[in-house]
Amino acid sequence: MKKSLIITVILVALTSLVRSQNVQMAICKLNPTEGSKVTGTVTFSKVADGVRIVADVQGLSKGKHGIHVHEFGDCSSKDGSSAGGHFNPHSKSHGGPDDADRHSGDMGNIDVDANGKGRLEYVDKTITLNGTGSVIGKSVIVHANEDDLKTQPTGNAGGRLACGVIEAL
Ligand SMILES: [Cu+2]
Ligand SMILES: [Zn+2]
Repeated sequence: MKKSLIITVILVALTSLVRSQNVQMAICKLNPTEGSKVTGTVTFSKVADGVRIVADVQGLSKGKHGIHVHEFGDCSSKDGSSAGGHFNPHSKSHGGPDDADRHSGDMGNIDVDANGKGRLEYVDKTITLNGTGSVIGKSVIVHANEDDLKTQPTGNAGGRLACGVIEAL
């Protein structure tokens, strides 16, 4: 191999390594599971005090619906079960976004209006886009029911209506 080619290969590898460790933003496009019409988008943006999360969903029933980061970036199954359980890299209990003892993936609930639309917007202090416990490559699931923020390990949020993989921008 030519010396210049070797240097180019090393530079490309280093650049992608640095980029992957300094993610500022990520996006997740939510697609309906079988029998569901729920769609949406979740963005994750790094800010000074955490990660700003903005989730917009459509096609849900009025009321609160659990929303979490799940452990596998795999939405291939009809019912969303391929996404696994709540993303929990630090072996904690299920809780709400403001609890100290919570899964990293616990984003709580999204409030949906009579038109089937909901928005969740807050700064999460636990979710991270970099390093161990990064949510990149994991999934987001929106549920049929409200997350009670205490039942282990799921919050009793019911079936999975939408699923999407979290991708770095
Ligand atoms: Cu969930
Ligand atoms: Zn949880």
